Amino acid sequence: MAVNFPYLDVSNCNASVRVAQNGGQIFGFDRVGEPPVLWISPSAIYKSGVALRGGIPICWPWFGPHPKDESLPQHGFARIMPWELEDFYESDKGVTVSSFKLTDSKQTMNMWPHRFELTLHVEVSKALKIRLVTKNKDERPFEITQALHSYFFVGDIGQVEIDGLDGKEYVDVTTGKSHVQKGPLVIDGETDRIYRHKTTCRLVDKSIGRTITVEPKGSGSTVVWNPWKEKACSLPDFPDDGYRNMVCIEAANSGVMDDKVVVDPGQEYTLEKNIYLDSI
Ligand code: TA6
Repeated sequence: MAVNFPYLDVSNCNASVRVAQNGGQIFGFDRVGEPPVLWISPSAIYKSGVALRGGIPICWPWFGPHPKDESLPQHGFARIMPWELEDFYESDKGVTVSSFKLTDSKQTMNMWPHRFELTLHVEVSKALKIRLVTKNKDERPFEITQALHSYFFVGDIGQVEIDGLDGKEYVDVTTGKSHVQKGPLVIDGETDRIYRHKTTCRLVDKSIGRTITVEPKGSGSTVVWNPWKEKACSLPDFPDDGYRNMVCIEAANSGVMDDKVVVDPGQEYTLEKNIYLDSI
């Protein structure tokens, strides 16, 4: 890992988690004696101001390209700004809580003219529980789209399915067309889908005998992404065969199908994602 890349490493009797100052980005969640839960690109760039490929990037205050100005960062600026460690304590045996904060600055105001306070709460035990709290510190309402863009590690993408999306409408970003999911989602090519879905789904990985349950709260969309071979080869911080060992399942307010959030002055909005693991 590069020098001058400050991060917090939290370990307890159950698990460990690593959170970078850059982007407030979780870039490791490991349960004792088990394969990693999150995928981190072996070609990731560990540099302030650069989006780290893998872990759980925070997409905020917009998801995807900026709706009006393509010169602004993809997925917003939160994941490339320096966050501050706000608090850190053991709430119970084997349960450690930490919180990180990002507030508006001249730099953020130049990209997005609103006063805000963004707080990330991370609770690590046998599970990983994440809360992203947006507070409007301005005199007028503002609108956000956002995502907790989790990259999950899988033993082999060919032995994986995602349950819990059956019957849900989704937009296939690669074609712009809408469809309805039939049965479990199997990843067998480039997959970039935004589901109108806000409940639990399960990543069933038969190659390592594990189910990861993703329980969102406050989201209106679930995004599933795997670049597959060709796109992986086009990404400089993504190994050509990296697509075999990852899939993104994101709790989002994606902006698609009207899934946006308006926060009034002085008010807060919370996006949550709880990650649980079971053997199968
Ligand atoms: O996960 C959905 C998505 O918007 C995909 O379209 C793809 O662009 C991915 O995010 C990764 O985005 P990034 O800017 O991190 O390369």
